[in-house]
Amino acid sequence: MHFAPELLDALRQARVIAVFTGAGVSAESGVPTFRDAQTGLWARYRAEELATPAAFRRDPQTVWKWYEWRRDLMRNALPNPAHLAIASLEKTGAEVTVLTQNVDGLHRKAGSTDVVELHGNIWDDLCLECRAPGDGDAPRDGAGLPRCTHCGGLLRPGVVWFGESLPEQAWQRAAELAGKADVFFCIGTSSLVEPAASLPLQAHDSGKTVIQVNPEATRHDASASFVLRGKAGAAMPALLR
Ligand code: BJW
Ligand code: ZN
Repeated sequence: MHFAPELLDALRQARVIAVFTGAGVSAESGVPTFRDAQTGLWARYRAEELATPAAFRRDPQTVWKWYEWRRDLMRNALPNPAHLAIASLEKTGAEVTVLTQNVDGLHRKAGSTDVVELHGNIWDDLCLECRAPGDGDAPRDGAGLPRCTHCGGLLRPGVVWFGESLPEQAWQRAAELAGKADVFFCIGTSSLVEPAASLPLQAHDSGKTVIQVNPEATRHDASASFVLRGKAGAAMPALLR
């Protein structure tokens, strides 16, 4: 793979690097993405029909089954060469922050030390009513659903659903880095889900070097400083070699 000298220079000179990631970064770890050809058991559902508070209130069994299925996949998933290359960026001495939309925890497994989870974490449970954290051993009701030990409300996964705000601190850090990072990577995201999808545009508008990595075209290609059209697991190790 050949890279423009300007790209390698920008990377070498960067003191602050932000790495914004989406489901495509975990695809090569066997974690299915949301909007590519959906396969398997959940092919007939779209994220927009499951990852909402209304869907959960209407049919908590189905939504929980979807999360249990994904937890099973993620539990055994291993970081791939993209996660590892991103973690290795820290060895350059730059200040590196990973801003991820993923809930699978694979960036931390790969060794990244500063990971901001914009859409939460699939392993945390919290109460739908009082938002108290649930413990792994929560009591189950007659339908087999986990319940809050404080108020009896339904427990839900600690992720961010459509219509919900992003965790405030996480969002603040992301917005701050979009204006501060010398190099802003945007890797493996369809960039359709706001407000996260606008971060690369904010970085571009602040005059930062935006590097887009995706096998498909996205709406950020036009504004990106560099577009690497390929899989993250190939492009990132090649770039950082
Ligand atoms: C590879 C690859 C390889 C494949 N290598 N790449 C402004 C305009 C319009 C709408 C809105 C707006 N502002 C807000 C909204 C509403 C909504 C929204 O954005 N809707 C859009 C669908 C239009 N946003 C929200 O509701 C957000 N909250 C919010 O705005 O709060 C304020 C508010 C409050 C109240 C009312 C109104 C506003 C919250 C969004 C939460 C998203 N949650 C999910 C689920 C998380 C939990 C879970 O995991 O179950 O987050 S949805 C899902 O999409 C998940 C992902 O993080 C997110 C993004 O998906 P991602 O990562 O981009 O994956 P894909 O599958 O889409 O793309 C994969 C990409 O990888 C592709 O490009 C492939 O090509 C690529 N790829 N192999 C590299 N090997
Ligand atoms: Zn509760």
